[in-house]
Amino acid sequence: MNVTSSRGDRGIPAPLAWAAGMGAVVFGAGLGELTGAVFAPSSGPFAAVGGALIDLAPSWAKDTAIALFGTADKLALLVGMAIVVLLLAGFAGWLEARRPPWGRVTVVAFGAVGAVTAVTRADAGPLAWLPSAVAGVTGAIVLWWLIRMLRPAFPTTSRSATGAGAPPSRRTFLVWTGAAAAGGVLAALAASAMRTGSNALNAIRSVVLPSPAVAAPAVPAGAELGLPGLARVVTPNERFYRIDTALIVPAIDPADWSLRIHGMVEREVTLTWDEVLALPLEEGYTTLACVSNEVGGSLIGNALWLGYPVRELLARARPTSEADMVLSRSIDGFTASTPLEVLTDDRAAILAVGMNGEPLPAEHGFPARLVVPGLYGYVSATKWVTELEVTRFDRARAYWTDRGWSERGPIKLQSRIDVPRRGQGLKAGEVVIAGVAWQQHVGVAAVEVQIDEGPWQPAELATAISDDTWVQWSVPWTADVGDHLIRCRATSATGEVQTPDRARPAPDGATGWHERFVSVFA
Ligand SMILES: Nc1nc2c(c(=O)[nH]1)N[C@H]1C(S)=C(S)[C@@H](COP(=O)(O)O)O[C@H]1N2
Ligand SMILES: [Mo]
Repeated sequence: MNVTSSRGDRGIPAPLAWAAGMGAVVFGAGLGELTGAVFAPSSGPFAAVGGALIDLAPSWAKDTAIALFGTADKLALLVGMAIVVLLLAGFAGWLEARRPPWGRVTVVAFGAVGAVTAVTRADAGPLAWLPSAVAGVTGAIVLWWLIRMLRPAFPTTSRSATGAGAPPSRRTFLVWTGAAAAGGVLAALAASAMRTGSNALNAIRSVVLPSPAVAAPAVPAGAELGLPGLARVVTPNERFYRIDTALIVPAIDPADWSLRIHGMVEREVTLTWDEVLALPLEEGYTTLACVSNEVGGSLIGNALWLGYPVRELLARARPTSEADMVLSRSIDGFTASTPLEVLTDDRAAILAVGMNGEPLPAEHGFPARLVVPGLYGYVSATKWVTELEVTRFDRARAYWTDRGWSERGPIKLQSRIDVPRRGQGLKAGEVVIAGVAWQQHVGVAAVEVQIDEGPWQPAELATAISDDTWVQWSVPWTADVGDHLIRCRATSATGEVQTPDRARPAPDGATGWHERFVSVFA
């Protein structure tokens, strides 16, 4: 061994260098997440970079993610990010072994990218840069230290005793690398535990909502057919679909929350949480649907919402006559553009604080969100809402409008077959075909079913809760042995028949008939 070998040592095996990089970066990232949990809850390195990736992603990527992973799209993103980070970390380790200090520099540079990204996020606090900076700097230091251990000149082996070449104990190196990785994982777990135990989330658990000034009429007796496999007419909170761009669910302490109504108004209005709860709140059922829902898809749910009419809130602020849109904004920067006329007509468009008799769950917008009957969620249902900006469609654009989706999103007439279930083997004889149909704020007048290209036959509609909700339907069928194709289509209360023309969700909602193949056995 000569002197130059302590720099740019070609003797360090690549796998060890990769391991050093990964161990160091896992340690740094974990410590960064922990720093985030303590000092800047929404700005952990993964949340900041992942959030930016979500915002930067083209809309085809979002479609693909939802198509592939459904409501697990965020988990998929995090797993994907973890894989990329590990590969880059391994590469940085390799670089540090071959070309010091470029491995360390790479790790610091990634930290810097994270820090800059975090600062530019909508919900960035003053310390948003800190978690990623901690991650980058500690990752680099640990990397330098681990790689140094692999070099012959590592001081724990006495220089005088150098047998030529043999690096100081690889075992020591592996133990420390493993310890670094384990420490990083523990720090990340601690960070996640702190998030779930945070003040804001505790506040959610302790919120007690007032009882409604205007209660919803009871669900009609005939609204729930109660068939196994058929979506329940009221979706329990834990089964309600979740779609949003928030990688980390915003944790908002209601004491810090307020709603600001501003823009083209005569009088700017701000409401605190206590002020909202003191209002005469109204309760009603509305079925929420996502524009990304494919024909037959499950991104739809019906709940009992408690809240205050947006119409009344706007009346306090008095929109000017030129205004035609309300841009609602979430604490995380998401925006939705809702036509002013929809928010001021007589429908139950509300600032919601309760869902199915409980405070809004964190994933569904605690402390407050919008719910607007008749519009897809992306143009109306802003969760974690903090601002209503009264404006015009030709002056402002919403989150998804900027990504190629339609600026207006009335919900399209649709129907879905729930039973027989997909892939369910059927016994020949009497069976029931059943599903749901919807066109919120218009209403469904009829559903028909077609078997094997035969004549359309009327299904029996259950009692609808209201025109703002979906309705269950069913039809008896004497199934004979063989393969069959079942289709359904709805007719709206205004006489529109659901179109067979297939359209993808983008840019303003899927169309076409839902169909299901079933095999009937003897
Ligand atoms: N803050 C915020 N609100 C949001 C979104 C979002 O990404 N961020 N997504 C919207 C979309 S696309 C839909 S379909 C509904 C879904 O509401 P849910 O998750 O409560 O079912 O929320 C809407 N509100
Ligand atoms: Mo959506």
